[in-house]
Formats: sequence, structure tokens, C-alpha cells
Amino acid sequence: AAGRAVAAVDLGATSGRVIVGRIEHGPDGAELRTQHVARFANDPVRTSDGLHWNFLELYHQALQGLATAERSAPGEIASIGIDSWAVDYGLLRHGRLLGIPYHYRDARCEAGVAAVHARVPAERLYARNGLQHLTFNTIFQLAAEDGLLDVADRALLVPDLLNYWLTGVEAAERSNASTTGLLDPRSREWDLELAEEAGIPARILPQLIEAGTRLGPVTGDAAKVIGRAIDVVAVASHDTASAVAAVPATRSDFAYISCGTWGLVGLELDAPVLTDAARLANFTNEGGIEGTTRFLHNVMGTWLFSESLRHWEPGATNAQRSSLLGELLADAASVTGPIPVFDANDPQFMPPGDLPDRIVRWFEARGERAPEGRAEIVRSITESLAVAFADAVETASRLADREVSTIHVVGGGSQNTLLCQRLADRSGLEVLAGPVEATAMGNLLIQAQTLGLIGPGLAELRAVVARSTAPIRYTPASR
Ligand code: LFR
Repeated sequence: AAGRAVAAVDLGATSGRVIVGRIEHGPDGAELRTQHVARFANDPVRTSDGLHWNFLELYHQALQGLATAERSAPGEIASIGIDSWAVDYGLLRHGRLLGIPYHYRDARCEAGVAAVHARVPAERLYARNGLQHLTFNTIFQLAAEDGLLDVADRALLVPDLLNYWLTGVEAAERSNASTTGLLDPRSREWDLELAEEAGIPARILPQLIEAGTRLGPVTGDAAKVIGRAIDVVAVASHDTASAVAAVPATRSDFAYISCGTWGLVGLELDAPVLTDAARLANFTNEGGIEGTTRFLHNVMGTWLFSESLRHWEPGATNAQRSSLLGELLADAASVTGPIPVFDANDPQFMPPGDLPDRIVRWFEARGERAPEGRAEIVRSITESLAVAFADAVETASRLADREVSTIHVVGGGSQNTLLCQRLADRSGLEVLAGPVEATAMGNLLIQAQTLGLIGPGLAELRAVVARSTAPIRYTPASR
């Protein structure tokens, strides 16, 4: 039917995709059907001044993917929504992009951390912004910009920048703005006083908007490339926020793990937890839809696998690496004997480079037996992630004083059966895995709500996902 389809552009740190969603009416109510129309690699590029996103290529691929979407369903797509990873941004002056956006794994952030902490001590920073200390939080990256902040008149986060290129509208969608370190998690407004203290000019912060805001039609050349001036809706543009919105939970005592490049482990709460205990446990208070708090911890995630594979098979494509990972996980499942476990939260695993070597050295530095060979390393990563995930669930539940009975794992990592089973075993909790495309589903369904294709409210959004997918259940092995 005309106007009943929506398109999502979902940019992840290793790949991007364009997915078309349609609302259909099932026996129990609305359901979402999705169709991948484009998938492309996201390969960062190192230049003499550091590690950058290949930003023009991402924009180009998004436009091409949307053109494919339009051709696949001429005239049917009622709106477009864009989400991506968080924290990264472009600086602009008079609408012109100043430089190529940096990758959050670039080493420059350290200088920014020192600069901000010299002005705002860590305790005060947490009391104000409630964010886990990650060296790449936007506030630190901005503080590392030196002179550029003097000339910039705007900073736009990645999805906001793409929305701006498509529509000409400058705005900051709140879920992603909540990862900058410049948003007050209580009022959900920019903390201009904090920005000033940190040396960040208030003028670069755009007007805040809620997920579900219509931005207007695609204009100019972009509309020509896509084939039509489709409307753009600001979705929960932080990928994790869209993923959490699409957790198919049917009860309230659940924890979630949005498991992609990062494993974002936490709870959905009504209000932020800004205690000292939460700060010391390095828990973050990001913004979800409908004013919810995403109280979570960043665990290193499937990056530990993907970066190991990148080292082992430098010439392979994403698809080849993921099929190799499947084989290695099968081998890993039959590794017997004690499996060495490392701290998956150790920041030394963050930069790109030889990851298996860093894992081996982690054990050697502690005089412990290191895993040997690919299968053992892959098993060691799996166990270490399962332990870190289980710990984070337990810590979240303690810090927020909330019972947890089920862990929902969504995103690409939910396909890793060994990881899901070991998580159930290690946590002693039931694990429900899937959907894989939770982020895109959240993105699509927020648009569907904005257009009135489904009923309003987060509970209804989740009910649509629950009706549309069947999560795989893992029960803890009896010990
Ligand atoms: C996941 C994610 C995390 C964020 C990290 C860096 O894709 O958005 O939530 O901490 O990427 O932006």
C-alpha cells in the first residue's frame, strides 16, 4: 500500500545498511516486516593527522542505498530515518564541514581528557553529565580540537550531520546528544554552564529535538539521487537507543545487551543514577526514548572478534570474516579444559591493531597461561565477554536496586550461540537472543509511530517487535 513503508539507514562501526520496513496486520496486531536493500563496509581511513571515518563514502552509500530502496518500492516509502554509533561529530562554519570527522578510536582523545579534567574534576563531571568515563566522549574530543573551536559555529553528531546534508535542518536529537557529556541527564537540556567550564563554546550546540520529530523532505541533489523528496524523521539516532527501544521484552524485569561492535549492557530506568557507586562502577546514564534513562556499561563487544579476524585475515571481506568467525566459534565450542579469562573492559584493547597479541600479552603480564591458537583465543574472548556481560548485569541490578530475571541480547552478537549460552551459564539467568536487527527495527518503528502507522508509546513499539520476531531462549546449565 502507498505510504506504508519506511526506510532506515543504520550505520555501524564495521558496516552500514539500508533496510525497508513495512507494517502488516497480524492476528494479534501490527507486525514489522523488514527487507535489506543495501549493505556496505565501513572502513575507517588513517591519514597523517589520525584515524577518520570515510564520511563522504558513508553519505554516498546511504544515498545509493536509499535510491535502491525507492526503486524497490516506488512511491511507497513515507519516510527515512538515520541512526549511527554515538559521540562522533563534524564541525561546521556557515554550513561548511571543517575537516573529516574523527573516529572515536583515534588516539587524540587523551589530550582532551587532560584538558577537561584540569577544568572540571571527574567527580564533578559525573555529577553533571552522568556519563561513564570513556576517553572518546564528545566533550573530550571537542576539547582536543584546539583552534578549530574558535572558527566553528556548529557541531553536528554523525546522524544529525547526515540529516542536515539531506534536509538542511540543523538539530541535535536527544538520545545521541546524551552521549556527548554536555547534556544534563535530569533536565535533558544542554548543560551550558558545564560547556563553558570545559571551554566549549555554547554557540556550537544546536537546538535539541526529540526522537520522532519530522525534519522535512530531502532537498536538492540528494533528492535527485534518491529519486524523490522523501521526508526525513529524526529517530532515536543513537544506534543503542534504537536497539534498546526494540528489545522485545514482555515484562519489566529485564536487562539488555545491545551486542555489536560494543556490548552495551544495562537497564532501562525512569531516572538517572548519579551516585558515587555508579561513577566508580563506570556506569553511564544515556537518554532513551520517552525520557527513559539507559543505565548501562560499555563492554568491548564483538570488536574483540572482528579486530582479531582483521589481523588474521587482513585481505578478507566482512562476509568472509564473518563466515570464518562461524567456523572458529564451532572449534572454540569444543575446546576443553580451563579457559583463560581476561578483562574485556581493559582499555588497551580499544585501539585498532594486533588484538590476539595484546590478549596473549595480557596473560603474560600477569604470569598466567595465555590461550594458544585461534580456536582457544576465540574461546577465551567468548568466555571473557560472557563474564564481563554477566558482571555488568549484576552490577546494574545492584546499583539501580532492581531485580533482573531475563537478559535480552539483541544485535549481531545475538547470533553467537556459544556466547549466549555461556552468558546464561555465567549469569545464572535466562537469555533471550534476537532480533539481530534491533537497531534498524527501533529506527523503523519510531518512524512508523511518527506517521501513525502503529499506535503510540514504547510499550506498543516493543509489542510490535515481540509479535514480529521469536527470540531464541538459552537456559543456564545447572551447576
Ligand atoms: C554502539 C555505540 C555505543 C557507543 C559507541 C561509540 O554502536 O553507539 O553505544 O558508546 O558506539 O560511539
